[in-house]
Amino acid sequence: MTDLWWKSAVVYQIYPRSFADADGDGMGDLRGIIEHLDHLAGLGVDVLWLSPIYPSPQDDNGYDISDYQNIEPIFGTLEIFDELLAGVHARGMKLIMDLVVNHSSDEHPWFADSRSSLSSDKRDWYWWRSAREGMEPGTPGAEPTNWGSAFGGSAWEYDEKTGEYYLHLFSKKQPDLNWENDEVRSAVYDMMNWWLDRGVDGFRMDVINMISKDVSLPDGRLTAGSSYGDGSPAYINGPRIHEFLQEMHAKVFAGRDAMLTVGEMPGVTVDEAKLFTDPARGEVDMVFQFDHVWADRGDDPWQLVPLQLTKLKAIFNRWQAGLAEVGWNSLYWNNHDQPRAVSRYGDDSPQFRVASAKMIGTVLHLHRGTPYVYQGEELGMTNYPFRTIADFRDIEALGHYAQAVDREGRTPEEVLTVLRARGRDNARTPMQWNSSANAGFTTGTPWLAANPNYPEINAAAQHDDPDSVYHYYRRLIELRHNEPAVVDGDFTMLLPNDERLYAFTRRLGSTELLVIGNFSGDSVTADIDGWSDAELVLTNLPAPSGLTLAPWQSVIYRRTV
Ligand code: TEU
Repeated sequence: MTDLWWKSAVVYQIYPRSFADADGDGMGDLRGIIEHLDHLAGLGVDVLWLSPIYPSPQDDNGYDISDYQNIEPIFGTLEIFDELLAGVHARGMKLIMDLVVNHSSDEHPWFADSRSSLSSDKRDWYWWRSAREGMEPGTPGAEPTNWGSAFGGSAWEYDEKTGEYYLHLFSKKQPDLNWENDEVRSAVYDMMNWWLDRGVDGFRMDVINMISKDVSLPDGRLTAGSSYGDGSPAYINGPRIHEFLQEMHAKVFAGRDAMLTVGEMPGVTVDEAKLFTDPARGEVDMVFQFDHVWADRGDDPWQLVPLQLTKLKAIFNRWQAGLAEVGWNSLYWNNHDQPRAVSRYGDDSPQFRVASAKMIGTVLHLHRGTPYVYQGEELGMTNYPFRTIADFRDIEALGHYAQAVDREGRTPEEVLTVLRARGRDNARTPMQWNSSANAGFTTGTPWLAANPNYPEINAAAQHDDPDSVYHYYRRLIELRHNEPAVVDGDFTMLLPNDERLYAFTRRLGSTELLVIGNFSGDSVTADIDGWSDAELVLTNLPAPSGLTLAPWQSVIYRRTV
């Protein structure tokens, strides 16, 4: 055991809308989660993270919240939530909620009040600004800054009622809360305490490193070909971010035991992460950073760049080394914003899907940090074969398509190629439970179609198959629980220049583990000495001879040194 319990834990992310639908309306719900808790307990995960389940107009699938202290009726009620929480706790697991407080929904009563008049008590709870000096309000180019929003278009929306603009870094239905305002911060802390008092075990904090903004709101740099400036230097790790998180910690978490706080932080650097997660500073337990999932994109996030294993390894190595002494990181390939890991990092063809899904799981779970499993990853679920833009539901995909095709004149096929590879809906298709209609997700019409491969790839088939991806993930999780070197061992990257093999050691005291993953369809021999007598702890394919790995094979060896 280590002092910080979450170091040996594995987190499982549920995207409730797509997990399991118990009432047949085509949307997942809390009752559906309750019915499948044994799938999760059987996997051995320690913590469940629920993507937002609060009342919401669902503009960004719940990341736009209109009431922070209730449950979206599509998903259930507070009573059903309490039942879910009890079921989770009864199985020895914990449950953390998604905390989305960089922005609320525009339908939250706070925003309705804020927009109602210039003199509203809550006017200052959001970022209201007048038109650019000398420009006619509401005309093109009159926005207070040149910033673009994450989902396409300007980050400012003109509101005729009061003749001013409000800031929304995401959709215009997600106005940014003004954390400079003391009342906003108190209201958020009160709400967090209310959930913790109800029994939840912590929070995953959405874009939490964006809550502090440079109040001068400077224009951003314009890059060639883009219509908007990059405002991020003014709001990523802004001036008061550490102060705000320390205040939150003091007002919400201090004195509570066995909590977990994870800060989702796009653009966080290793040095910043060290500050955010140094236990002595009292901010958050771990960060959720993006460097490795941005390894295959260009300066323009929508540009596809082939994945180079050496680049990916260099990124992981930098994070492992940077947080070796102080700080803690999350480990993930997948979440609800990323395409499916086996399609992106492995080979999702029938020949190699199972092997490569297990291999990438092995490599990730054997790093230092807390692994996250995203629903369906434990089955090796794949990307969806999108045909046209009509197959997408995600506001990000639709917003990008509108901007790129309608406004920037790119061809639909070019944009669809990127969306097929990167679109968030890849991760949001229904969880594949069994081979009955709609993958057993719903008896109704699913809000997003199930992947047509569900007759082959589903949980029911894998529960009964000891060689399945599910049972392999179960063994990986068990290894973390039982082998202290996985949790606390030093990390040393090997073969940094190899484009096919991902190899490293973990060492704690006299125990040393060697982990190798073959990220290629070739058979490859690892040039590493000293392991001929080592014990093979886990492999995804028949045991290799020496260190010659079959296509997509992974091995974990253990030796005493
Ligand atoms: O995502 C944060 C974030 O940075 C996203 O813009 C992410 O980069 C993008 O989705 C990748 O394509 C969080 C949530 O995880 C996401 O689902 C929300 O849409 C977003 O915040 C706004 O709340």
